[in-house]
Amino acid sequence: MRTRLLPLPRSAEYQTGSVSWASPLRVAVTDDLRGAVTTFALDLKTAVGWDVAFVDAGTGGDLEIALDPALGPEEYRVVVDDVTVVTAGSPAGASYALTVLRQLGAVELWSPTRSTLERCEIARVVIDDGPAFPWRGVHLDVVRHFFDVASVCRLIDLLAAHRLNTLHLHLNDDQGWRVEIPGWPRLTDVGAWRRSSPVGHEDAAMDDNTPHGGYFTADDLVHLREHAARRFVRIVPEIDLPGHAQAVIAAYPGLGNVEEPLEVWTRWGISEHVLNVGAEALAFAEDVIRYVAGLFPESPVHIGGDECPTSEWERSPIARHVMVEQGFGDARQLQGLFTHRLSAALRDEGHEVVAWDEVLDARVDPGTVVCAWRSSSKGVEAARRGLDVVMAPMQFLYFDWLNSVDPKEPTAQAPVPYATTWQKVYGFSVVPPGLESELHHHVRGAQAQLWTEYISTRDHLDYMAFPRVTVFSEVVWGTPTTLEDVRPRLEVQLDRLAIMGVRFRSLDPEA
Ligand code: TNX
Repeated sequence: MRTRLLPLPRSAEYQTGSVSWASPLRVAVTDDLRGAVTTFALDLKTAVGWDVAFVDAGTGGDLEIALDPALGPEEYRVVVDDVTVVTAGSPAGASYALTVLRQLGAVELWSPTRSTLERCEIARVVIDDGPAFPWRGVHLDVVRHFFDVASVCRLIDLLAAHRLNTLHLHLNDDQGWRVEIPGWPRLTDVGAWRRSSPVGHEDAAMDDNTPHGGYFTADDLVHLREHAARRFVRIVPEIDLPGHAQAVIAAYPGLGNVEEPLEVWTRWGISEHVLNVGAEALAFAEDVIRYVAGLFPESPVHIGGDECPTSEWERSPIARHVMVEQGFGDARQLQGLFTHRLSAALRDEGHEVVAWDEVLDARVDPGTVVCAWRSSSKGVEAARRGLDVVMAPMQFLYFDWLNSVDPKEPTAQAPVPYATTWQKVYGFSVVPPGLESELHHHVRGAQAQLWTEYISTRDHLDYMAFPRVTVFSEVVWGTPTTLEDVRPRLEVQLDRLAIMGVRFRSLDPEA
């Protein structure tokens, strides 16, 4: 029975026997948890056609669900019995408990189309659970290849199935701008479309000469936010500036540093073309970040800040002038002007600020959450500077890297010998090695990155995401065990993903 749960709960004590559930499932729930139970009821209806009948507590229903203020915000307790009792610290905790109950039941409970299931047996068990880390995320790049609202909603559902709670959406880059912004129509009229994309690996220098693009309207983003909220997933939007800005400059050349017209970039990599450091460019960045943040009032907001080449600034008279004015000795310090300006604007609106670890190379405001991607040691550096950190090191958590060194693997970002097998992901330590124990509290959690230069379809996104996201979910929940222990549980979870239509990468036979 233990093989049914992934991520593994903190504690699960199995009793003998099981209880039997059938339609209509009789559920007693307090008003504050009705939302979580409604989502569960809709899932059950979709999966196996069962009804949920709301009943009063103490009338012998199948399931009673209530809040327990003594539990932490994401904690819950499940006692499977003749009347199964769920208590939770919040609606999110209750939703995790319902997810776990679905895992205890038959895999058909996960079907997206009506499967037939008369009844199902749920093992008698007492589960006490809660995550070790509050930030359990997946990042999706919708720029290098655009993924539409339906695809993103589906990914959100898959995160929720793994008790992951954060989707970081990368919304702009050199190769495209993916969100409509009032007052800046050319961002989407021009910036959302590129003429061509690389074929095969970037290094092969081949072009497909096929236009690609797309963008989200405000309504789309609100729809995503609301869909995610129903599954207790929080969306963290990212606007990545002042680097990765070629699409912006293609739309509004005055925000760049060069005279010649630029197009939305058709190659992968890091464009040299970055925003200039004049007043208009800083005001633009602030305007955009305020607007996007406003669509996600409850969320932290990511201001990017990665990979910003300074070559154009070194040649720019405006940049030189600003450097003198600010007393900067190094052009890299100019990036701090953006970081500071955007951070102040976001904090003003009550948002927490998140940025890639390059912001450590210039002025960074206290309270900024750092996404450590270049290596785990960047997480150590951030924590030692008193900053909270989300671990995202590419060596373990860039799922655009190969699934294995097998020459039959499809083209991926990093070539052989780099590969990130699910086994390697399972061995990832969220707390970075070498971090002093009194600084561990700075580690908010971790997230897996799905950069999409080499991922252009939903099926391929599935292949790169799963099963790595599945084992990652257990690592970041805080309950990893051994490869021998997780494998049978992983196989059951892959049966569920298969029912859900996920085109995951199959496990290699055991060595
Ligand atoms: C680095 S991570 C990038 C992305 C690329 C990715 C490819 C980061 C903050 N920047 O622009 O897509 O590598 O793996």
